[in-house]
Amino acid sequence: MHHQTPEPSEKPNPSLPRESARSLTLDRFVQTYQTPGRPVIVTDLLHQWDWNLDYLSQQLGMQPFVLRYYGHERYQQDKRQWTSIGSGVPPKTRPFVDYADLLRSREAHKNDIYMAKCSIHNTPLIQSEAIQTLQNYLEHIGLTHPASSLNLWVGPGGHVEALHYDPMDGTLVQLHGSKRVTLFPPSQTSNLYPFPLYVHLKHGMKLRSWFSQVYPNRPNFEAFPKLRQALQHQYEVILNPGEMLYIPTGWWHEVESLGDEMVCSVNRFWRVYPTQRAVLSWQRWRTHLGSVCALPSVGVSLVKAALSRDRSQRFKEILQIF
Ligand SMILES: O=C(O)CCC(=O)C(=O)O
Repeated sequence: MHHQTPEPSEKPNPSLPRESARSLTLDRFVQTYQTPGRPVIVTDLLHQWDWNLDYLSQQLGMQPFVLRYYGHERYQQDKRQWTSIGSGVPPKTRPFVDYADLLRSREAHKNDIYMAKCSIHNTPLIQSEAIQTLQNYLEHIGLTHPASSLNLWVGPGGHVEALHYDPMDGTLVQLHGSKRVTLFPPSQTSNLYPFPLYVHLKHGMKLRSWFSQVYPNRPNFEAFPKLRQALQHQYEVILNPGEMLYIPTGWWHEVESLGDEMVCSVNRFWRVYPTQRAVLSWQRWRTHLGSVCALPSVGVSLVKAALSRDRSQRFKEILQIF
C-alpha cells in the first residue's frame, strides 16, 4: 500500500463544540445540535464513576458476551481486501471474566479482541448509579426514543473501530480511559469511498457498505484521490472519562481507544428527529438498500444454520450481526 503523510494544510483538524451538562438546556440541544444534525461533546456528565476492569468483573462475572476477533493484521491490510468488518467479524462467546483475563494478559491487545455493542439490559450495570444518571440526563435533553439497548464497549488500548457511519443518531459515553474520535460530515461520503452496495451480495452483512475503504490517518491518494477533499472537513476529538459525544446519523466516525490499558464506553442509538432529517439522509437510504442486497446471502446462512447441529448457537451468531 502507498501511504502518504497528509500535508498540514490538508488536515485542519478543527474540534467540535463542548458544552457542559450543567448548562446545556433541552432547547439549546434540540435547536443547535439535534435539528440540524451537528455533533457535540457534553462534558461534566459522569466523571464521578470509573468502570475499571475490577468493577466490570465484579458486576458481570460469568455472564457470557460476544467478542469480536479482529486479528492483528486487519489494519495492515488494504481495506479493499477485507471480507468482514464491524458486527460481521468472527465472533466468539465468552464469560466476562475470561475476557478480563485476555485483557490482563494482553492477549486481547495482541489479537485485537473487542467486546463491542453488548447490551447491558440483562446485567446489574443497568441498575448502577452511572446509568441512572445517564438515563435522566438523556431524557433531560429530549433523547427519549431509543433505537437500541444501552450497549457496553470494552477493549484494549490501541483498538480502532474503523471509519463508518450509522443509520441512527448515537451517543457515546466514556466510563474508563479515553478515545480519539475522527469525524467527517455526511457531505464527504463520496470522498471517503464507502464500500459499494454490491459487497452485500457476496458477503451478506459481514462486510458493510457503510464502512469506508480509506485510512484517514494513512491516506493512499493514488487509489483514493478525493480523500484530499474529505481531509479538509475532518474533525478530531478526544473523548475523556465522563464525557459524551452526540453523533448524528450519517456522520462518519473512526474511534481509537487510547493508552495501553482497558478502555470502556457505553453507547445508545436513537430514532432520528426531526423525521425530515432522517428522510432526507442519503446515507440512511444507502444502508437500507445495502440490507436488501444482503438478503439472499443472509437467507443462505439461515438455511445452513437450520441444517447444522449447533443450530441455536449459529442462529444467535447470525442475529448478532444486525
Ligand atoms: O467506541 C467504539 O469503539 C465505537 C463506537 C461507535 O462506533 C458508536 O458509538 O457509534
